[in-house]
Amino acid sequence: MSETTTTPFPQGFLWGGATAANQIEGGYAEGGKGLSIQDVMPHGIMSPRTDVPTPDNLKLEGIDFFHRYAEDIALFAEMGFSVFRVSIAWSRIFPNGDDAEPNEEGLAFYDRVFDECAKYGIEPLVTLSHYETPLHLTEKYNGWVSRELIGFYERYARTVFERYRGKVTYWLTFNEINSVLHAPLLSGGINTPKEQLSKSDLFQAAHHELVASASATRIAHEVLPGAQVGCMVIAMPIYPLTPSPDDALAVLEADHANLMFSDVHTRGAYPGYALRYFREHGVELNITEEDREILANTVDFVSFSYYMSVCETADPARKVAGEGNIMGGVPNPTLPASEWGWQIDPAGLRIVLNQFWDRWQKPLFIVENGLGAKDQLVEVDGELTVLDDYRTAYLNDHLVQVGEAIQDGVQVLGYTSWGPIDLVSASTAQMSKRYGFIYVDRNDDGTGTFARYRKKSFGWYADVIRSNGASLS
Ligand code: BGP
Repeated sequence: MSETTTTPFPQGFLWGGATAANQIEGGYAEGGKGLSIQDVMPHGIMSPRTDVPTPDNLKLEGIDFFHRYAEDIALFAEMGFSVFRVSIAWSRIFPNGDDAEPNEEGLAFYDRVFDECAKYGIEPLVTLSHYETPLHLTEKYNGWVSRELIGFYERYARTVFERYRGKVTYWLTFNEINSVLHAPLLSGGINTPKEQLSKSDLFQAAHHELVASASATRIAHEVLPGAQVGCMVIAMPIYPLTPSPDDALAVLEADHANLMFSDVHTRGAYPGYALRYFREHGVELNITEEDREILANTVDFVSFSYYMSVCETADPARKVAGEGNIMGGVPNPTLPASEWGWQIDPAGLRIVLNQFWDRWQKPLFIVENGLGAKDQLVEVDGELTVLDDYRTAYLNDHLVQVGEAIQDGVQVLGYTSWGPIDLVSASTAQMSKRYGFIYVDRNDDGTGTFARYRKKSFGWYADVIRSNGASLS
């Protein structure tokens, strides 16, 4: 498709990239910041946490965005970004999570970040909680298992809504909220090891997050006229491994576990299938009348990460666990995979966009998508760069499917690729799992200068944005 051809992407479609504070900022103990769970998770989500921060934790310095944010935002502007997804580190604003007063230095830092975005007309898309619960809330309250976290989160949300009035319109309440069922510490700040956690405690924690999310939505709508608040979930289409109806039913049940979170966010109440699951699995939940009223505050849009699809089967002999974004699933024999074993399925993005649109009729926002790959820095015409055609192929094929979904009638607000600049991986805590258009000189062993270099994909994405998707092929 040449740039003169028409594009399916509507005028005003938001193009950009997505990050999280704990994976980019560093400065873990600067500016009055308290510790978050990430500061004691040096080796990725499946490894045990440590008691105190250890020097092998790459997240303590991240990619030094805390000091280099202006340079990075200028590079995003050079690519033509109209949106930049960041998270606010809750522990920068309330160092312990349960403090009575916010930390002014932390608030001022994000003022500077948002002001820098405004200089270039970049809209911030802000996640309130992206896998970085203040550590004190984990240790004292067992994270979201405790109802008290709702109040702490409400105070935090109100504080940042009021502070950034006029600077931030788009908000996400919890990153990948449906991941709490799979990674309770990462997602719910829950200290009890997963194997020892009862189903009732797990779903009670999920319930508290859902109430907190709906409450934040209500506060945003009160405090910020015109605010757009979205939920954020892992989207992972699940295909039956075989045509057997038993496998199709297994898919239905697996889908329910994922979709429950966005069903509550969009419909304002628990769906029948969830109530049945609670009944039949001895899940005793404390849901108050006030909770029910709060849940009725539904979101303005649904956002999601999309990296891969999986299969499901009812046959225990064939139910093997493959690699994947936090939850994984049964591998699909027809699909290739990334170097980290995440299966690559561009058509799955069109499928999920259609399913979500048909189910909720709410605008959708793709807030994470991308390929984690090992990059090789090379010199071309005297400049250091990465020839990452594998990355642009992945992104191109997924964006073409977004265009198809738009032609299907799906309303899509925007697209932020994951990690527009290399950052520390969430699942493995590696630097070498790179997603960026911008290479960061930082290695798994902690060496490197933090210098930034434009990869080949940098120019490719700039063309996509300038042509509003017409340059995709
Ligand atoms: C999502 C998280 C992100 C991000 C991404 C890529 O689950 O929201 O924080 O890191 O996955 O995953 P990884 O970093 O493990 O490659």
